[in-house]
Amino acid sequence: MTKMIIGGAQIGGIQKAETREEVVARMMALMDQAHEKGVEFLTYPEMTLTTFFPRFYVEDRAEFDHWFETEMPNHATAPLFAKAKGYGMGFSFGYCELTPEGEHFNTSIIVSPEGEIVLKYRKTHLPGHAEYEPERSHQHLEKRYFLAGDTGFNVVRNQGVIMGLAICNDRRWPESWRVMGLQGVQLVTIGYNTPSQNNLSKDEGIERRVYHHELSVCAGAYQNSTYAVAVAKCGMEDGNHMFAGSIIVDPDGFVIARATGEGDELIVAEADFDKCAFGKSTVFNFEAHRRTEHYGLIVSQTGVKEPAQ
Ligand code: CDV
Repeated sequence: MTKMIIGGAQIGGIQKAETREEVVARMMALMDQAHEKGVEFLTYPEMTLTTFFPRFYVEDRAEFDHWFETEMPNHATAPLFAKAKGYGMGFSFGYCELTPEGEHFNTSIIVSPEGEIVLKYRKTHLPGHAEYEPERSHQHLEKRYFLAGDTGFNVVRNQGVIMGLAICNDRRWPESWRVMGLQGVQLVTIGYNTPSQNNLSKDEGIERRVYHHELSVCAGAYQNSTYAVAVAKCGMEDGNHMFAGSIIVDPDGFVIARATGEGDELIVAEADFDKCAFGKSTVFNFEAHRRTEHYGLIVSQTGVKEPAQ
């Protein structure tokens, strides 16, 4: 029987001027709270260490290299790794990665209670655009500053649980979940930075956006019989609002913990990973019910091809 107390460390807005050290101090304060509550695995958001800079356009991309980490752990994050190890706590968090080859990725990692990075994931589904687009109410330039991830959706057995990573927009894509589901995933950890307003539609404000977020995470968890922790960086950031709504979801697709505010906040739930087995062996017994002979289009085609008139 594998039971574990799991947590989500929601982080309120991080302003441009905030240093990595200041952010890590906030992360550690939440880790202290988590330890007091018995949390054994803690999830932090996407791009936890910096403001969500893809809202800003810069002509020369290299001017934004200072938002990226060239090593992990590094000087700023080492105290976080040390604290987690002292507590015997595993954790995941997102940051911007600049490789020795000069490649830029939106990355997330799982760190074991021994302080080792046991899984690295680079964001697959980059939303937004690569050039400045004046018709948008705000810019979302992830395609300008990041390469599409090259890792794919791998999982790792950590603390006796099969864990996988997804980053923000990935949560809206059933493909992300199913690839991890096919590897028996029991806990999907997701960080996100989601603006409260669709930048191309006045009609899509915070209520719809939070609804779509929950719909995606609950459906992904249910359809793959896995726990999921989805954690926001949220509130006002450099004058832009991002919604909160951090949640922990069980393998039946129900929300079992939910953030109430828009600032730094811990959410906690007990996960009984044996509960993943029921769905995985009945309705979503993939071996028994999947029909891969009919799924070819999913991997052979990206866009829609409508039938002729
Ligand atoms: N950081 C993100 O990936 N944000 C997207 C927004 C742009 C829709 C998201 O899916 O939440």
